[in-house]
Amino acid sequence: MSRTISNLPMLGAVLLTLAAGPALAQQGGVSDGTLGVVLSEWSMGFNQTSTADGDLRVRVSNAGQAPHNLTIESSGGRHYVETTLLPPGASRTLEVDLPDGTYEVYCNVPGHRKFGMEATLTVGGAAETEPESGGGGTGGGGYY
Ligand SMILES: [Cu+2]
Repeated sequence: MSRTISNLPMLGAVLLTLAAGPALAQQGGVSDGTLGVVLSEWSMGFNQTSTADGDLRVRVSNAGQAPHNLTIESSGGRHYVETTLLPPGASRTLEVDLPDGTYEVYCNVPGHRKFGMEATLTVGGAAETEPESGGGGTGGGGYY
């Protein structure tokens, strides 16, 4: 006896979700004030990675197959966003108001950040310029 096993109905939806991420990138600001973040193994997809205005609605969704989290941390180490674990397929919308600056965005499940679930988000007037490698223009900073 043989029978066809067709238990892949979820696959199409996952691929569609992933494709929607990078395609929208590289414009001046966040459309409608919404920052979209898609979590998966092992990456974070954004509709934007920079915005002139840090008053944002963040819509995060987990397109992966493991639970993930969204953490947005300032260069000073403050956590502006730290969600609970999102199960696969879950999404959540948050309101944040980020001061100008550069933020590390990552999943805080142990090991996931190292696997590639991290990115940089830039807020404020410097959003349209490419970050220079290594240069130290903005004084001060670091940890206290
Ligand atoms: Cu994760």
